[in-house]
Amino acid sequence: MSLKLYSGDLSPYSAKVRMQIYAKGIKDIEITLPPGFMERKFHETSPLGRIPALDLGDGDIMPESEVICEYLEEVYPAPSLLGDTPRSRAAVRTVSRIGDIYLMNNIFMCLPQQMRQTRNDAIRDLLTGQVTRGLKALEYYIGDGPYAVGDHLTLADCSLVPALFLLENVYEAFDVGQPLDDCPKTRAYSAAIKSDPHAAATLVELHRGLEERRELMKKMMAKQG
Ligand SMILES: N[C@@H](CCC(=O)N[C@@H](CS)C(=O)NCC(=O)O)C(=O)O
Repeated sequence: MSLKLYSGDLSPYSAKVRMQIYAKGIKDIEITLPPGFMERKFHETSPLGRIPALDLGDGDIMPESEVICEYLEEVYPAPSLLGDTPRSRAAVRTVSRIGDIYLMNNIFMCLPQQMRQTRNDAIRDLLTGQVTRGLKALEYYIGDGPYAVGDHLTLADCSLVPALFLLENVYEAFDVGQPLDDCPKTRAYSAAIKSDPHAAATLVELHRGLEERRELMKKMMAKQG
């Protein structure tokens, strides 16, 4: 079976799966840009038209980062990035879902509100309010050690690293302050997890994607005069 992960450097959901692949030491999955993504034609290959997507090599394409992560845990069980007991697996999944649904998703939906000229304050306030609420919950669930849950890297870290990247690198543009300032445990976690080699490799790619994106925006602005 030859697997291909359709992914992009700056895509936080793709980053979550890439970090899992690095942490599990999986070498036989090709990581590549999706066909037709830039031309907005990827939906012709995968109906949701979003990345990440896992090309299973038999004509089937699996969407949704959480689904792909769980699938890879089953297909490549060792090392496990879930816990060893039902309770610890539930704890990992809880934190992973906070990173995905309550942080990443709301920040991602809010990205167009970075543009002051076209911003809708009500949308911005609704979405950033949900992020603050999600962070408060995360502050309760997150562990005190270098990892989000337990004493080793799990899928919870794979979701949180890209979510916190967005908070630390793009959130400022929403002009609502930095909600992490009120979350000392999560702030300490974010500093500590950067020393993990798999998190660090994922962050290099996210920063590279952000730089490329900023360069592209600059060129587009210059063209428009
Ligand atoms: N819930 C999805 C979200 C995936 C998603 O929104 N991906 C973005 C890039 S980070 C995308 O492909 N956007 C393209 C589009 O919206 O057309 C997941 O967890 O995989």
